[in-house]
Amino acid sequence: MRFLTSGESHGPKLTAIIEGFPSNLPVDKERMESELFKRQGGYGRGRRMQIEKDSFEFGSGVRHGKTLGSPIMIELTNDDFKSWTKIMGSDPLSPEEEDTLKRVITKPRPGHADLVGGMKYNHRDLRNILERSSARETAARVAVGALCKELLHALDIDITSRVKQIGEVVDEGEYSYSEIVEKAAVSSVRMADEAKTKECEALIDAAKKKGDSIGGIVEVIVNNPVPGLGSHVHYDRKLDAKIAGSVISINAFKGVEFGLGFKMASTPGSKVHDEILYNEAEGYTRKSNNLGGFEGGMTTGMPIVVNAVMKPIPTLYKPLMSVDINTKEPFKATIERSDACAVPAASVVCEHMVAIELATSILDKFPHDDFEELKQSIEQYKTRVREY
Ligand code: EPS
Repeated sequence: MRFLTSGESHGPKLTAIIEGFPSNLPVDKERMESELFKRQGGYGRGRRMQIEKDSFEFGSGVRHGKTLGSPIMIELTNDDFKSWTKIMGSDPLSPEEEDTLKRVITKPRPGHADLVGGMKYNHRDLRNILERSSARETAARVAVGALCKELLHALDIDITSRVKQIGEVVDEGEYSYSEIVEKAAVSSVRMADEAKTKECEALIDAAKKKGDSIGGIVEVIVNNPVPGLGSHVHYDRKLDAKIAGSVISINAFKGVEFGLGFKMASTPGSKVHDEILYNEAEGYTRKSNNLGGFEGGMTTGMPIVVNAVMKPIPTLYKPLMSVDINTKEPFKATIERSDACAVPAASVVCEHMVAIELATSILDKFPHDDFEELKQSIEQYKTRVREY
């Protein structure tokens, strides 16, 4: 399975094309759209999300609620484009319009793609970079991930996410999978602890007031993954490595851990590695899950636990110093409308990137022209490894 997205933040639309999905997979469009609505939410989002309503249309590949096996096209309209038709339109502007309408950006924001992208692609208007590097594109990725979640759902694999930290507020509670699902859904910041949710809101309000932004840590958990996805035999077949790469590809993500993660540095091997157990009903299991569901780049069958850190958004209402690319004089960076904190939304994006990697690894391993063929093949394999 492979996919591409296209689209600029204030352009007409976002598009995704997904190729290599099995035929005859039922897809619930409403359930997919509920994932997109989750990404739009979260305390700390700016005004843009009040303008957009991220519903989507299938342009191809789905008929009467089931996949055809042909490429699937998903299209999301940017409602805000109505206010940007001239600035972001594909037609050339007249010389007068160039002067009055273009809103040229020449003061790159530290931490954003503006400056390096401008140098590399040789643009004098940094909007030509920031429009594509904007996190708006993650809406298309969540749509692809939501399709992958339809596949995982049909295979009884569950995936969820939550926010563990915003700024200095850390949720240190221990929760079961179902508690995370329930509690994150009703928290304005997708955090399981109610009291900490309020602390996060106050922190975000304070940051907003100061014209600042804050980052945080998100967690993704996959329940009931098929064991043996990925492979130990080559670096580019290790599934944990692929997940790490996909997570870091999310705008503003800077670090990723599995299971105990960086705490492993200060924990002896006897307390890190997960002892092996066996029972007839489940087959091989582990006494603990410190390795977060991976050994040798392959899923063990234990839950996959991924933590990742998002830096504070670089667009600041109280901007840092920069340089004007025309005059080369020091200037405050451009102020663009932005979010004070997008960690809750980013947790949803992270969940969907993990779903994409997981679905891809399943489709890599098993025959999948037709969904029933895929399902039967996985069942046979699971029986074999249970009895191994
Ligand atoms: C973003 C800036 C804001 C965010 C945007 C990402 O958009 P705008 O510049 O239109 O106010 O809301 O996020 C989205 C549009 C989205 O869908 O997540 C940025 O600079 O990256």
